[in-house]
Amino acid sequence: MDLGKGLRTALAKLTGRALVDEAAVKEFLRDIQRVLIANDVPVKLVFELSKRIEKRVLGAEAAPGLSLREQVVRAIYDELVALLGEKYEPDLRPRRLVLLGLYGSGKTTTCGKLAQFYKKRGLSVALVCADTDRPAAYAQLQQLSAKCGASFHGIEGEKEAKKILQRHLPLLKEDLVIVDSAGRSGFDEELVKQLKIIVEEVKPQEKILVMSADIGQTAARQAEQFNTAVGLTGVIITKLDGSGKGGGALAACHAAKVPVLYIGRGEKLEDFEPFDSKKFVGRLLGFPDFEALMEKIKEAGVQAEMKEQQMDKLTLGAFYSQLKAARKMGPLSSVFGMMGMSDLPPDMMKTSEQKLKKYEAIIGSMTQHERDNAEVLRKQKGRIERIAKGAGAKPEEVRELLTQFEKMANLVNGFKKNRGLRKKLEKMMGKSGVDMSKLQGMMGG
Ligand SMILES: Nc1nc2c(ncn2[C@@H]2O[C@H](COP(=O)(O)OP(=O)(O)OP(=O)(O)O)[C@@H](O)[C@H]2O)c(=O)[nH]1
Ligand SMILES: [Mg+2]
Repeated sequence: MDLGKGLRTALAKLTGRALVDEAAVKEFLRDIQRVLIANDVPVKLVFELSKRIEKRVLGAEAAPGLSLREQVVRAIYDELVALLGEKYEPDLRPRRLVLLGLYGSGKTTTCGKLAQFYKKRGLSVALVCADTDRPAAYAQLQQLSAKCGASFHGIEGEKEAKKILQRHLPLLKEDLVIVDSAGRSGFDEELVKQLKIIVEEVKPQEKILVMSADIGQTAARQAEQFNTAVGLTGVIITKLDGSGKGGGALAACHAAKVPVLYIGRGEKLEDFEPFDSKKFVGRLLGFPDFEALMEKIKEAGVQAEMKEQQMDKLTLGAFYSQLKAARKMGPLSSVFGMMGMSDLPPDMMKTSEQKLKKYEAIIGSMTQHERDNAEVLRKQKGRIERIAKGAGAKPEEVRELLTQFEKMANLVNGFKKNRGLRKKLEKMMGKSGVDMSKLQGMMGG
């Protein structure tokens, strides 16, 4: 499962729970550990992260005024951002860059992406081909420069990078000079020798390692090797669009203290942006920013904590407003938890979302009296058929909804009759009101 999907599923499972208690938090942390490790985040970092979250939300550091649900989400967000590193602010000063890295990591493509990125920000850009190994390298970079409007420099067929650089560099007037270098199947002395010649000639302000996201946590070792050999100023991680291991590569670079400057998210020149861990985590979790995420979590909390007054008699109307709110809230809805389905697998969750739409239509075509007194529906013939017709649904679907509703209502009634259990619960929760949501959790829902 890819990182984003794994995290979103774990989060939806947690926030959809009727009762978020210590056990639920621990289970959530186990889910998160599994997802991160499967996505190649170094195990040591994963355990440190979950320990910090646990301490933060279950220990003395817990922030007052936030529900446990909100605290866990805040903590996981902060920790993921911290795991992946800093935001990069692009430098717009005139300078020279050399791109380096192993075969096929995306160096040449990234030269084009960088050129376009800086051109759009008003800099003039020159691209220089110093890849003297691969015959097609020259034409590839030439095409890219034509696409983004950068000037292009190189000597076709020349086998010595030094000659190319000595001939062209003195003539360049552009603000930004980007030099593409030859790849290699692995890190070795020959590569280092080549790179040293290029660095010697270019005297670049930035030496940037280009790595593909699919190498996962081995990114750390690669970055360290190149760093020792030529001294890196940063890395660019490419192919984050295709690899679930991207999180691993990012986390590994951060742990190795090599900053991630940009990320590539596709083959086109536009599929490129400065690295911003908050934006990255937001995308993984499916929210544009942290505030939007917290908003949803709060709503989910409110939903899951259905008020006691609604317990007096569960009506289809109350049920309906829950469904409506749940639909608005998307995958983090708590209505599943309420219906005792908090452990629903993600694919079932999808179909259920469609079903919710159906249910909404069905309840929408009932009269107020029917919504308040659902028991009349099965008693009087023809009602179910009429409602089904009005909602564009099958009569079985109406019955299915009624069964769901009755299950829920039975739980509520059963609970109300069980005074002993209620007393115990009240004592446990330390307040007079009893949330129906919590009661659901208690009853194994
Ligand atoms: N999906 C995806 N593909 C990418 C990305 N960056 C580069 N590629 C593709 O990866 C392949 C290799 O890219 P190049 O830019 O030629 O890589 P290179 O490091 O210059 O390769 P050599 O010069 O042979 O060492 C090409 O097919 C690119 O289109 C990216 O961010 N996402
Ligand atoms: Mg290349």
